[in-house]
Amino acid sequence: MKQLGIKRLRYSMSIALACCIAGISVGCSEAASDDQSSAACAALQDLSLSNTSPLSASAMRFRENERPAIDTAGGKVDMPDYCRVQGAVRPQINFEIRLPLDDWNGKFYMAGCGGFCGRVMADKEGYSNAINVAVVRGYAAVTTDAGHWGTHAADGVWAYNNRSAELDYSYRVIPEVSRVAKAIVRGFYGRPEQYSYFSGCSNGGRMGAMAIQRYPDLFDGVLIGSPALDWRTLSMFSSWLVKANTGEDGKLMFDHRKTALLGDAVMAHCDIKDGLKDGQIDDPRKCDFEPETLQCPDGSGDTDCLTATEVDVVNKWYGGLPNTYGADWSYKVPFGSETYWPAWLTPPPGHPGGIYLFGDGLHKYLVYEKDPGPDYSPVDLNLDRYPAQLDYMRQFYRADNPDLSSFRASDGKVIFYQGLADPAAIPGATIGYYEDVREEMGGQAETDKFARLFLIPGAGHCWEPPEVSPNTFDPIAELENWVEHGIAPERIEAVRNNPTTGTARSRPLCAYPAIAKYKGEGSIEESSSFECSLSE
Ligand SMILES: [Ca+2]
Repeated sequence: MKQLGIKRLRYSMSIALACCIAGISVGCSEAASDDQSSAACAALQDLSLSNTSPLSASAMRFRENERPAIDTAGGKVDMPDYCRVQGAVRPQINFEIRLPLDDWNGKFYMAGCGGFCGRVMADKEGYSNAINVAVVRGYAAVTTDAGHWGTHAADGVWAYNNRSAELDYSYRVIPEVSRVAKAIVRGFYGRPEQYSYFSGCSNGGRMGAMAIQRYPDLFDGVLIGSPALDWRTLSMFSSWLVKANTGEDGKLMFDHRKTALLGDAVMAHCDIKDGLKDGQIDDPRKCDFEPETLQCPDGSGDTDCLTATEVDVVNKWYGGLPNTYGADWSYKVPFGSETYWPAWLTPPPGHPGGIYLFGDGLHKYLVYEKDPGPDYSPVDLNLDRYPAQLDYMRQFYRADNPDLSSFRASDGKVIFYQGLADPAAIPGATIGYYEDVREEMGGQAETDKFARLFLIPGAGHCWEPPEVSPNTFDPIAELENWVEHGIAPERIEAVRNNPTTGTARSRPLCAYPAIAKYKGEGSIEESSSFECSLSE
């Protein structure tokens, strides 16, 4: 890397000299600087890295009227010029790293990938795979496909009896991509990063959890959103959900047509249970809605009531995977998540529904030691006895070890966040894991020193629309403050944005187990009317 630095200096000097000779002054030093950094970027192709296929590298410079504006928690921010490097860690973990050409903040950021990964999505709006949100903050940032290609994030065909790819996806992607990416950072800037961060949601959250459990020295700060901590139990859960709603004819018994009816009834019954009638269910665990209250009195199938069959389906969903199946009781669909069901549980015609898609992929290609393949279905899993055949692959995928002592010893900080209306990576599992960590690590006060959980009332899976409650916030800034300045997050400001009127509501997110409590005066649309409180 030293050689690279010298080469850049010489190049810069020769340009500057040429400018002086030509008698040019205005803009000359800027042009020299641009040429210098572009050359340094292209030179990364010559970087020698072990177990890595040749890199491609080129400077991305935008004309001012073509510069992309990136959505961030603080509004739209212009994308800076950057050096784009693409490559693959052998055998086939593709990655893309972006290095700001100017004004590098001296830090490194790695993004996890959602679902079964399978594509490098540096710019995918709203996905935690995206790294443009970090590059606009000055980060050198990398994202990855986790070692395989897929047509979409729920396509699991790649994993069909493919242990090498499964292990890359499980955990190897984390140390390998960060190793290579950090070497590229040193190669380009001539010095290592000052701080390293990881951020991911869903399976990306699982990767974050894997990082702090297996690779505690790689990152100073880690953001873990709605983590899919345990694919084995999630596969059992998906089987339970799919079975509950699959009729003898193979069709869905409860579908999108009555989802809003149910959701409205749940909200009407449970909104006030948190003490404030505000269109938010702040704690779904307090909701005691009984679907029977919506049952059609005459046994009809009218659109404004539920049939006995439909009541049975949603009771199974809310009731969750019975603990007699060897899984955690907390795997249940939360009350208040109905608004997100069309994307996951009750898809409209022509849409497969996330639970059905992921359940299908998991069972056919990921969770068995010997994959049963395309003819298998989640409804084939016998949940009446403990499915021990799912245990073998679990040892690779699972990221639910509560012993974080190595991460704590390396002075790492981790922020978990979780939507309380997430019907996919359900809140009970995340809360359960955090409580396990708390118990393992010496209680709340000790855990607060390095690991905090923020629950987001009314929020669905990761950044899933629609917004029904304030769920837009800036966890990266909170983590930076904690890691770099020792300021632990107690209260994170969140907003719900209205596209036409701007901020529609602001609320604090509170470090678990504190909750946002209305002070009793002031607008309930304003965060300042709320305090984080440990009392009910
Ligand atoms: Ca409420």
